[in-house]
Order: sequence, then C-alpha cells, then structure tokens
Amino acid sequence: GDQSFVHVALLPSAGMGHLTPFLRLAALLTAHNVRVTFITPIPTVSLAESQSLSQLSTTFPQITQKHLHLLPLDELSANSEDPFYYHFELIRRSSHLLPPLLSSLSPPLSAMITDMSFSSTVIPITDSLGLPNYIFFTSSAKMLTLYVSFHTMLGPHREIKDGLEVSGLEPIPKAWIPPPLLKDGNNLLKSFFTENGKKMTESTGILINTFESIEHETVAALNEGRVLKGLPSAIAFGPLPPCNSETDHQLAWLDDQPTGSVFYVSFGSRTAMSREQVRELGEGLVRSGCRFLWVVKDKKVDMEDDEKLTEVLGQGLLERVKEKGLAVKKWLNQEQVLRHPAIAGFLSHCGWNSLSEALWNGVPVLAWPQHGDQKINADLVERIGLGVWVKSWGWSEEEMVVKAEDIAARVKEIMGNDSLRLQALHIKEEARLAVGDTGSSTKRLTALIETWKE
Ligand code: BUP
Repeated sequence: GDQSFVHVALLPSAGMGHLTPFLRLAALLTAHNVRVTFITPIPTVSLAESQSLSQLSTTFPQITQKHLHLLPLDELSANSEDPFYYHFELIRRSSHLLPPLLSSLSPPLSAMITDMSFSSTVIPITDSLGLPNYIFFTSSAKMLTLYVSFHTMLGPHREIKDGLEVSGLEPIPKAWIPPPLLKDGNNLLKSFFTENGKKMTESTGILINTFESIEHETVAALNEGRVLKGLPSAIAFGPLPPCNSETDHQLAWLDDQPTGSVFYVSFGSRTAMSREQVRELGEGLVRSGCRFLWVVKDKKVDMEDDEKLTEVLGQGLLERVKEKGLAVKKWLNQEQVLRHPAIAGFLSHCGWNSLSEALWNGVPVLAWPQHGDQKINADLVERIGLGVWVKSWGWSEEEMVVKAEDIAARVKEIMGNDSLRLQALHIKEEARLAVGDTGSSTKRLTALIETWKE
C-alpha cells in the first residue's frame, strides 16, 4: 500500500513525563512516513507542556494538532489531590468530544495511540469506531507488570497484602509499590490504576518505551501470558530518540566546564522536596567537592514556582554553591544537559524519561526515587549496571531527611567510578543499536506500521 495512507492519532496525558515520549513518538512516526494527528488536551497543567507543544508545530509543521478543550469540574478541586491526576480526570470526563473529532479526520485513521492513563476511557470509543487502539505505556516494562496486575492484587477492602510475584521474574516487593496504591479505600491514582490496568487486555497492543537488552525477560513474561492472561502483545520499541532541535542558551555555563567533571541533579518535573531536604542536598553537593548543575524545585507545578533561589537555599548556602556549582530554578533542556560532554553523573528521581535520556547518553545515575514508578525503575538502574540506588533514602512522602554527608559521599563515589562509567557507555551503545536500522526496536516498529497498511 501507499505509505501516505497510514494515519494515526496520538492522545497524550498530562505532565511532561507523559507528553515528552508522545512528542518523540510523533517525530519517529513522521520519520517513517506515517501521518500523525496529535490531540492536545488544553489548557495544559504546566508552562513546560504548552511550550513543548508550540515547539512541535514549529519543528514538525506536517503534524496536525487538534485541541481537546477541557472543562473544569465543580465537584473536584485541582488542589484536592495531585494536579496532574486531577487533569487525567478532566481529560477522562471530556472524552465525549473524541468521537466527532476522530471521525472528522481525513484521511481516515488507521489506528489510535492512547496514553495508558486513558485506556478505560478511550478503548470503548475506538471500539465503537472500529479503530485499533494501541496503549502507549510511558514507563518501564517492569512497571507495566504491576499496572496490568494491580486489579488482581486487591483484597475485599481494596487493600494490598503483598508485592507482586511473576514466575521467572524478580518479585516487586510491597515497599516499591507507589504509596497511594497501598492505602486502603480509594483515591484517584488507585482507581486509575485499577480501571485502566484492567482494560489493557482489550487494547490492540501495548507500546513500551524500552528495549530488549535491558528488559528482555520482563517483555517475554508479558508476551507469554505469565503476568496476566489475555494481554495483547507488548511491543518494546524504545528508547525513543530525543527529537528536540532547539539549543538551550542557558547552558553556556556547562561549555566552560572540563569534560566529564559535572554532576547533574534534577528530580523531574513534578517532585517538590521539603525546604529542609533541599538545603541538606545543597550542603551535600557543596561538600562532595564536585562541580554540579542543580535544578532546584520546590513546587509541583512550574507556574507556581516563582520563589527566589535565595529564599529557598538561603544566602549563605547559595554563595557556597556558586563556588563550584550552578543552581537554577527554571526549566532546562535536560536531554541537552545529559548530552553535554561535561556531564559525568546524574542524581535522578528515576522518572522513566530521565532514565531513558541518561542511558541514551551513557550517563551514570545515582538513583533517589521519590514516588510512583520510581523505585521499580531504580531497581532496574541497579540491575543493568547504569547506576547505584541507596535504598535507605526514602520516598518523598516519608518526609525523612537524608543528610548532607551521606549525599556528598555518594556523589563522590559515582563521579569516581570508572567501571560504572564504562557500563553506562555500553548501555548507550546497546540503546542506539536497538533503534538503529537493523535493531530490535526498529524491527518491531516497522512491523507495526506494516499492519496499519493492511
Ligand atoms: Br525538571 C525538567 N527539563 O528542567 P520524567 C525536566 N525535563 O527537559 P516526571 C526537562 O521532563 P513522571 C527540566 O528531560 C524528561 O524528559 C526531562 O520526565 C524533562 O519525570 C521530562 O523523567 C520528565 O519521566 O514524570 O516529569 O517526574 O512522574 O510521569 O515520571
């Protein structure tokens, strides 16, 4: 068939952790001559999201953007729970706008690719339109095993007794399960998990931003029905290459630092640490004696994040930070940071995109998971040899404070560890092979596109 007839619609979810991989997927499909319609729920939660979307239209004018206009909900407040989960709910309740939008697209769609947080909402819609629906799972395959199994793990009071055991896989201990899922009764995250995880069996396929050499066994277990019976195929087609071409001019400081000398610190777009922990971390970075680039964040949503660095760190600490480091309280192009030759280590919350950017660039990771899927991902970091996870450092919910000396010692350890650096470079090679012309991920993706032509 003619390639130009393959047309897919993409529906991302709220937050940069969900939007970024969808943007990369849109770019990749476009490079494979697939026509892409990008459905954009607006308004977005963060400024970073709206900026990335406007950059998409500049860089890829051939990708059509369609807005899904969200209406605020009276009975649910954005402040009552996580603003991002609230937004998931808004998108869910606006789903009646989807059928007319999808059927108006021309040429007609071959398939729809939906974020995992909307499988239960969108699958009935695409079913009624006779459209194949692929769910894009934006975290690790290991996390997917929990996602699809979660509904089977709940007791009569919707409580969880144990971790997850899958034959042939390392178990997921209860302590690594996202804390809101362990609470009795209901909360937004828990009902999203239950409903959407359950519905995954009805999707046409599950796309995962991972690759064979790091998660082979997990992908095999998913595809052999050992995790949950009746799942469609799990397609490991990652890691998605970065697609962002703009240069971040805020990174001039990095250009002046020696090769392999700078430690980068960021906890993603949605973690806000306590002021006390932020300062202890700053002390630790200073005491490590290393150069460092530190993205400071003390609010969940960037639009609220306007407190000055001096207020957050205090004048004294800020002065000492400046001796060898750079602290910023704004959005940096992280992929570009990690690609920079000056960078040699990364203290990360282990959001899946951050990890995929770290391994794409061969940067060793000091893992400090804060919530959600991050402990499960941190375990993977250790298993594949990309980095070190200090398991005693708690979730951000636990409000324990990790001390400066402890942080300083770990930073020094990571920055001076040659075997870790070599292993990280090895993973980088494998990542690039997987998405190269003859790589396992490329094969899967081209085979998938072929099925859309039928
Ligand atoms: Br902060 C920050 N610049 O300053 P994750 C983040 N990012 O480019 P999250 C920047 O946002 P979830 C910044 O490179 C990554 O692509 C970063 O995604 C980028 O974590 C993305 O790492 C963040 O998956 O989301 O945002 O906490 O909780 O969904 O994992």
